[in-house]
Amino acid sequence: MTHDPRSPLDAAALRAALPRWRRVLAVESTGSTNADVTRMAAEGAPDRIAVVASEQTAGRGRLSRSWTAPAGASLAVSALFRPEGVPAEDLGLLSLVAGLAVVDMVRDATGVLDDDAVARPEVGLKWPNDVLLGGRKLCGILVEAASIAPPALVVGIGVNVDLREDELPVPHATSLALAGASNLDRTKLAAALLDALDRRERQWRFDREAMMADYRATCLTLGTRVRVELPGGGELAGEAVDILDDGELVVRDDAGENRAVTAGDVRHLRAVDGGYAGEAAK
Ligand code: BT5
Repeated sequence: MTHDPRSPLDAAALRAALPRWRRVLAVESTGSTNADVTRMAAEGAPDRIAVVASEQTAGRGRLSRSWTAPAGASLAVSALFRPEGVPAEDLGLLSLVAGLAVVDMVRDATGVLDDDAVARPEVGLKWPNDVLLGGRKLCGILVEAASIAPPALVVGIGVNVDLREDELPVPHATSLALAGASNLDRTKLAAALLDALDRRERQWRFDREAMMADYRATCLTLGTRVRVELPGGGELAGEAVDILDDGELVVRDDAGENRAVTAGDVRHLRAVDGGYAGEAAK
């Protein structure tokens, strides 16, 4: 019998697949898994607990934007980390770590990149952590701090699994189904994602150099022409030439000057007829 991608999550199978996680709750619907885990953190929940949902009614994006997906067609995952001994200035890197974990999941558990896949779209990260599949947004990540000292960080990940073209909330989005994935079982995908997140979080704490090397190799922004909308207003255009060890993006502007960017919305610009035309992917 074929698996119905929109069938409920199997909470018992999910827990059984994740021995490194102290507690994994699977719910069909909630407001926001990030809000749930933030509340649990305030109540004293330990490192490595997670909430997985099939639907969010008040999913949050960055900067008060919203994250939306039809019921049963996506995964919303939030995880709590209490990374002891990591200095406050390094905590921002956890959002890059989460992006790497999603790319691991796409590569290892979805079949979209298998040799016999119908089309093998490119997968990678748009700085800092949007996961692009075939140039479109598959996943969004929102890391929020429940506490800075001691650190308690909520990593929220939304992955479009089974959305059809007419269900996409924005035209530059995509889903695993649209990219031809052979595995759309959200229980298995959530298990693969949390397993990858556990491994990448430890790589971040114990082998930062390897983590950053993997990030640079996975980041599609490097080497492309970009336009960055800066948080305080204003824009920066140029070529993305490097990512520093603290996660900052270095953009060589049109005057040839290197400028480091800590945060901002990046657009990848595509070469057209020798010039560059805007390509929206927020
Ligand atoms: C993000 O924000 O991309 C972070 C999204 C994080 C969602 C997860 S789900 C689990 C956890 N619980 C939560 O409440 N949130 C987290 P940002 O870069 O600001 O992008 C938001 C923009 O993406 C929106 O303004 C839309 O343009 C677009 N968008 C909304 N829903 C989308 C979807 N399903 N797929 C692709 N793009 C989407």
